Amino acid sequence: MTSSELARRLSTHDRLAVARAISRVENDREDAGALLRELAPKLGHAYRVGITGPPGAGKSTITSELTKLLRTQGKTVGILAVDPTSPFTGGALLGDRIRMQEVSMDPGVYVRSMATRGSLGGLSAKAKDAADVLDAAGFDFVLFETVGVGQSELDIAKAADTTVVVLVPESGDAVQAMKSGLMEIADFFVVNKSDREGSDQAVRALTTILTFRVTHREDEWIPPVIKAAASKNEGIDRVLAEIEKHRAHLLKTGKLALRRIERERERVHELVEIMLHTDFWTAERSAILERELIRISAHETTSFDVARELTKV
Ligand SMILES: Nc1nc2c(ncn2[C@@H]2O[C@H](COP(=O)(O)OP(=O)(O)OP(=O)(O)O)[C@@H](O)[C@H]2O)c(=O)[nH]1
Ligand SMILES: [Mg+2]
Repeated sequence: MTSSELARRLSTHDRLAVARAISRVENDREDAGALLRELAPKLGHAYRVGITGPPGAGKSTITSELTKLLRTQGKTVGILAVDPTSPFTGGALLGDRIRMQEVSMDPGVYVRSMATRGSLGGLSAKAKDAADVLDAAGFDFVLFETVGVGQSELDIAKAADTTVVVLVPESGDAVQAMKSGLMEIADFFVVNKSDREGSDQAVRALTTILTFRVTHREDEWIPPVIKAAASKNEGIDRVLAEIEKHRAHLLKTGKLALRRIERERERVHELVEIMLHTDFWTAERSAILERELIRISAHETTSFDVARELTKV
């Protein structure tokens, strides 16, 4: 099927077309380019939410409960799980799997997991392409679930309109969040598993840390901290309320458009880097390197000069 045929068929009701389109952007950069060109005029409808946090914090549970809540409001939801240990891909308890399956059986929901392992980099770029496919298909919401460790995952979470960081009450999580860069990308925090001890202290600790960052500008958004117990379906309405509040704030201040421009800037940077890396080592350049390596060992030239020469070819 050509890119324009696929683009024409793409809709929330045509799962096969959605699946094919995502496979296409996953598998081949040139095909992805052609398809995304066709999809460009259809972009901008979906609201993108990143759900990230440490392993096991409850991201998948929140994602599926939030999806159910959005469905009761008639919204369609596309879910991208970029997470090797996700219940979408296995390794989950039976109850969690059932929860996921319930959601993915719904015709108004499309669930796709994207593998971190075995991918030769560029996963974050592919996840953004896949989000564009879901957006162009007409989904009202696109939810990204990524585990909040590693730069690539943070890049994906950052590529959302609203980024939710999920933590658990156990002490040290706030400190961990600061170290791993989660603090910087959070639009709000969810202290999940609040059925366990220490959730109020965790909320207080986080709130205290956040107040140090306040700059008292009028249009400043101060990330709220809310509690939830996702597996008991408690607090999910608050999660959605915060998403809507943040969305309203972005719209009112004009920041949504700016944020989307910044997202595209990062995307171009990321793609240029990928293109430079994968396209650089042509047969000709590889042959030059092999030849010059012998000269480097013979002390006739230096790695610096070889690199200079290669980038001029
Ligand atoms: N006690 C309690 N357990 C919860 C809560 N929310 C989720 N869990 C459980 O915590 C475990 C992990 O939940 P997931 O939703 O899979 O967490 P995750 O963050 O997606 O995990 P990874 O994708 O593996 O990083 C599961 O067994 C859930 O049932 C909660 O509010 N309270
Ligand atoms: Mg998960």
